[in-house]
Amino acid sequence: MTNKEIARILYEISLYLEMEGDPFRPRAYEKAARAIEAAVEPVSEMYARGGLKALQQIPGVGRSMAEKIEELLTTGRLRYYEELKKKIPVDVIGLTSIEGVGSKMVKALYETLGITSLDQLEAAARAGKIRRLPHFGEKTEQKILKGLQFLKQHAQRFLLGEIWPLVQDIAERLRGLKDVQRVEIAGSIRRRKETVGDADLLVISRRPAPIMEFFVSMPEVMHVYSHGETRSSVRLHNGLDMDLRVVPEKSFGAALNYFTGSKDHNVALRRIAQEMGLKLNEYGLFRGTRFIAGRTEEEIYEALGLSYIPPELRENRGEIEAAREGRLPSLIPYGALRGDLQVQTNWTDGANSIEEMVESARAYGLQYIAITDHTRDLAMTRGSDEKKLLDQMAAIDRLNRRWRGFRVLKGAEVNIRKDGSLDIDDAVLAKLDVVGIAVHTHFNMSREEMTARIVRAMRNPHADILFHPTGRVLQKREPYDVDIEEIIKVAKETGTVLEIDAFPERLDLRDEHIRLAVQAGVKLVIDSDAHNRHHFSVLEYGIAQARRGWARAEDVLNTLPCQEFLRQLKDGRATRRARQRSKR
Ligand code: DGT
Ligand code: CA
Ligand code: CA
Ligand code: ZN
Repeated sequence: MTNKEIARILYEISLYLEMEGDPFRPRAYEKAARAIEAAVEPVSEMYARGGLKALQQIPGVGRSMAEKIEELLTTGRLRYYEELKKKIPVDVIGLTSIEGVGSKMVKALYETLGITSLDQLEAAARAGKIRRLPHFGEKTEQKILKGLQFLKQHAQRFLLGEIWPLVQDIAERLRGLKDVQRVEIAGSIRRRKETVGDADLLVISRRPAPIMEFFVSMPEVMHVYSHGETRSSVRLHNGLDMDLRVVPEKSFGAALNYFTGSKDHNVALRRIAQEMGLKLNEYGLFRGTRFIAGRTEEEIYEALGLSYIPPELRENRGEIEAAREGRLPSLIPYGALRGDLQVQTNWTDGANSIEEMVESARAYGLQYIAITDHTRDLAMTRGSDEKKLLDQMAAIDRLNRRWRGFRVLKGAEVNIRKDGSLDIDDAVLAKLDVVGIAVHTHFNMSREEMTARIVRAMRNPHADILFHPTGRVLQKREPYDVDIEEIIKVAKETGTVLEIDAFPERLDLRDEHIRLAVQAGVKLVIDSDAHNRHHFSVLEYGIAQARRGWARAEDVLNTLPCQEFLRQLKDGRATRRARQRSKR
């Protein structure tokens, strides 16, 4: 049984316990589920190594939880879980994945209408049955229908970060085969789109048959749609579809360009070719029947009178015009970050200590991190109050004497209250190196109110960085209603830095928002939002998003060395203080 499967069952138990109104145990199961999901070592191996004792090393796993995991590992079943499931046999994870539907509501829907699945829920909502239930009403019914629609729109796509490691791994395995000259991942994955429909792989080989054979027989393959000489297509166990095409070496650049897309970019390129009296397709660029270019992408762009366009920009949003006029930006390179400004630790809801986070950050090649635990109002994370923050600052001072060439910055992820005030006193904020501010409560405000709330917080002289500028959770929660253009305008005025949260399901700022910010001259940071020591690896997805937003290294402050970075933040504070004084 995989960690993911175990975590899912524990998570389901937490939802069942919540239905029963149990006050504490749901959180305990949820916490254990999270820890198991994040664990790198398979739980089955931990158990084989050290039995129940080893299981109890997992954060949040006590004796009785360990015994349940043991039962799962040894028998493949869990009686406790089955009993809960028998009482209310519903798809509780599926149903609660709809925004606004909680476990209590699932219970009521089951007991009154016998709803057990998403399909049944949809049918009932469409038939107007939900509005007639006590405590539900028409508004709830509408909200459920909206949530269902949202789920459907996103259901067939995968988060880039969710499938990236697996797709890279498969490409690597193909590269290791005999007679394979080259393997590239094309499509939306190469463009690093935040969500991906399917994976498109290209191979050069003179003997494709054994490669196709290998591809359709990989252990991850659940279903083979087609198995041909030059193209095969499969579905993997995780639901991702994958195409593999073998293309001639001479046409590789043309094929890579075609299958990288986007479709709109391709259409625009083809039109340019036509205007030049040429023809562009996946085999090459031709004048009549004469092959002009196609071995590499570079020679195709050159022949079309364009500078080379990085895949992340290929969305036909002005990149072709910019390439023609030689004004494409020089994008922030992968690996360019020296610091990370949003890191949580076990002082609040993170899994690891400050020291462990530092060790890990160093291993990822960073030179500084800001510790930004949650603050007071997020009581469920044991958010810091002023006293706890001051204690943590003292602890950081002690730790900083330990390392050379690495600096821990004192920070916090301060809550923006409903009225736009912050939940930590200014006097303590003034002592922090990095003050991130974020909305974590009261998401359902009107656009005007939400924008005014955030703007007010941004005007606090101590507020350096706006964390989570939109609050979205991809495929789960819409962004809160906020006027992002107004936020960008105010950020320019106040010198507030906007955060690109690199977590694959967050990426709060969409590519288009980033582009607007860059155009406005607003500075950005790319943060991991790490909650455990493995999370620094997500920074790369943040860089990808920044590149899709046309950002250069100079637009992203944490490409700077620590001292220079801090100087820029201090300049921002000085600007805000001056503005505040002049207003009085
Ligand atoms: P996805 O899979 O939905 O995340 O997005 P893509 O961009 O990977 O799209 P996909 O897998 O349907 O096709 C891969 C590439 O093939 C696409 O980016 C561009 C090219 N392509 C597909 N269909 C067409 C088409 O009808 N016309 C042109 N010009 N190119 C196409
Ligand atoms: Ca694709
Ligand atoms: Ca495809
Ligand atoms: Zn957190």
